[in-house]
Amino acid sequence: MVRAWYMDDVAGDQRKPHMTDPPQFVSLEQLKDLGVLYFEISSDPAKAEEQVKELRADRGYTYQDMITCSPEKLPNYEQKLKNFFEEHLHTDEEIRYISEGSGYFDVRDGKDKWIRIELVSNDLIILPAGIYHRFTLDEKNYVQAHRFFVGEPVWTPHNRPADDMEARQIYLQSHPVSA
Ligand code: KMT
Ligand code: NI
Repeated sequence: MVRAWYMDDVAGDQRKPHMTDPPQFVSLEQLKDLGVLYFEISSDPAKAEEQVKELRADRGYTYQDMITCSPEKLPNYEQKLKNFFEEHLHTDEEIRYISEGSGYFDVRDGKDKWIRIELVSNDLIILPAGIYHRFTLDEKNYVQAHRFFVGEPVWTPHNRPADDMEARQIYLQSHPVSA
C-alpha cells in the first residue's frame, strides 16, 4: 500500500527514505489535490487484469509496455537513473503500475516542497502533465513497472525550469504553486 511523506532537506543518498523526524505523512486526498492519482491494483492476477482493462478504457490508454530498472536489466543504468532523478515535467501523464520491486516518485506540492511517494507492488500512480517530479530507486535497486500512454508514447523529460511550456501553464491553472 502506498505511503507518502514530506522529505527532509538533508543531503545524502537519494535512495534513502528522507523522512522528517517526526514523519509528516501525506494523504491520498492531498496527492489528489496536486493532480496525482493513486489506484491500488489487486494482487489476484485475474482481478488485476480486469482493473487495468477498465482503467485503460476509462482513460484512453492505447499503449502499454514494461520497464525494468536494475543495474543488470536497464541499459545505460547509471545515466538513466541520473536522468530520472533530475527534476522535470512531461507534456503528458506519467503512468506507472509497479509489478515487482519498489521505488520513489517525488512530486512538488503547492508550496514547492518535495513529497516522496513510496511505490511497491500493485501500486499504480498517475502524475499529471506539467507537474515537476523525479524518480529514484530505493536501496533495493530494483523495480519493474508497466507504463501506459494515450497514443504513441513520448517519454521526453523537460528539466526544470520549464515554466513557459504549455503543459506547465495548464497544470498551474488548476494547481497553483507559490513558494
Ligand atoms: C521514469 O520515467 O521516471 C521511469 O520510468 C522510472 C522507472 S518506472 C518506476
Ligand atoms: Ni518523469
